[in-house]
Amino acid sequence: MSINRWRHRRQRGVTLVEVVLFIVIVGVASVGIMEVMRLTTQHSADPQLRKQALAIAEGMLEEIQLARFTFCDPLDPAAETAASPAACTIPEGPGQEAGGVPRPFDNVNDYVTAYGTPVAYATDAQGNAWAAGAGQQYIARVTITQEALNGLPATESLRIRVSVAYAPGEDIVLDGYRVRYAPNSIP
Ligand SMILES: [Ca+2]
Repeated sequence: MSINRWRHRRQRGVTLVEVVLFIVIVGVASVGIMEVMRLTTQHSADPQLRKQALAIAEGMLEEIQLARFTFCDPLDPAAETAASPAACTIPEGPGQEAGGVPRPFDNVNDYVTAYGTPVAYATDAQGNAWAAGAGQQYIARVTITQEALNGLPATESLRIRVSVAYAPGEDIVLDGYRVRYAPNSIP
């Protein structure tokens, strides 16, 4: 083999088969990368929706836990002295008693119409709707149940559950308790 011919062979470059193989490998690899990018972009808004739903649930739970839990309705003359619901003319129970105030309500149990039955809220305590943008609307579902807690009977302890959906099948669920520690506190 002469020097010239050897040089010619060395500078031949790549064959068509090699080029096609290269294209196929790069193509397959980029499909995988594109798929990862597509998934990332698709779910990039989720953390924000989740955070908003969490803030709404926390706000709603706090509003309810800060409400009073008295034996009598605040309008009852015996509200500040009654030692049990039996001593009230208007005992407190689920739902708004006559002459009740708008939100924030005057008692924890005013937030539901019956224990164990969820009630949907679309606004905060000031009446502002929780908008999620693009025509979406957050709804907070509130369920209150009488539940014994650490030796306290179920009549003196309420479990409050707030559930806020932020995507199909995805909910923020927060639980809290409110016990009757100041049964005669009427400001
Ligand atoms: Ca009530």
